[in-house]
Amino acid sequence: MNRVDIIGAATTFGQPRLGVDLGPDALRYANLINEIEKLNIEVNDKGNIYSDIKVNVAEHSQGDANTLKNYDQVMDFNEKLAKSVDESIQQGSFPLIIGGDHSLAIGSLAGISSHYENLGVIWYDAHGDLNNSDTSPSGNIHGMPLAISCGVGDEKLVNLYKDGPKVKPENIVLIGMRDLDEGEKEYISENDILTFTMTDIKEKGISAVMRESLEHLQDKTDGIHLSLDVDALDPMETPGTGTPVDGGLSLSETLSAMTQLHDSNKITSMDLVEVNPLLDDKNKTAQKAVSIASAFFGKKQK
Ligand code: EXY
Ligand code: MN
Ligand code: MN
Ligand code: MN
Repeated sequence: MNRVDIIGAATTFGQPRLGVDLGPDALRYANLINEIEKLNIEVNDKGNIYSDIKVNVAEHSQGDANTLKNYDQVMDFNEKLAKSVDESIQQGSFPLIIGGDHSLAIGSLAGISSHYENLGVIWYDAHGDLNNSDTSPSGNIHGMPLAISCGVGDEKLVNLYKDGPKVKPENIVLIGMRDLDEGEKEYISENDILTFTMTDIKEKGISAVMRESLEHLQDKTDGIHLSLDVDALDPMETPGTGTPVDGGLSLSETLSAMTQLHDSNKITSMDLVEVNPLLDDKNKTAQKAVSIASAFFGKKQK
């Protein structure tokens, strides 16, 4: 790829823990841009996208489990994000969307999908993010973006930026799963979504999982989006995130997974999400996330 556009997606609206909207700048402070430039890749930092709808932090994420919390902000924010991502691809750049909570994937997938007939998605996460307002235990939209992108859930969110589903379930691979809700498990089995739980990963090894994931996608898709949630890694590695789940991937597994994806040359866009510096220890999580990004863009583990 010749140029990477960094798009800061400063959103906290998909979940209740304040600080994840500071994630893009935490990643910049962890030297994200320079680490990618060291790989002889041109980087264009497009700055941060914010919602115009100001929210009083005390009112943030109000409501019960079957409301879609901060709905107006999520809509407004992701319309803006989709437009920026779409423009980046039109200009021939590789979009690296840095978050911000995972609800940003509603906008990133909406902006990306109009450039592909059959977009594949690798969802690297402890969670499926496949809930809707009936199945969600929280009403937090960061637990819903993949369902919404498959056309399941609130109609306005499903039709955000352009009408209809952005991704087909058969073109999705879930990696790192260890905290799925009942409704998500049902959706996964009804739609036969290729899923690698942490148990699968321990049994098969990460390189076999990445190989099988690429084999599953590469012949039937014309682009693959990697949506990497730092909570896929074990909280010992990435404590600075809003929904940590024990028993996660190690950094070394993730670095080798990124090298395999880089060498495949099949990944056409990437989200890097859920870094929350207010929950972190000396920006350690952002630094780990930057090492993940540089492995993805070609830095080899010596
Ligand atoms: N499944 C739970 C929910 O829907 O509330 C937790 C979701 C966490 C989502 C984070 C972004 O990965
Ligand atoms: Mn997620
Ligand atoms: Mn997650
Ligand atoms: Mn390369």
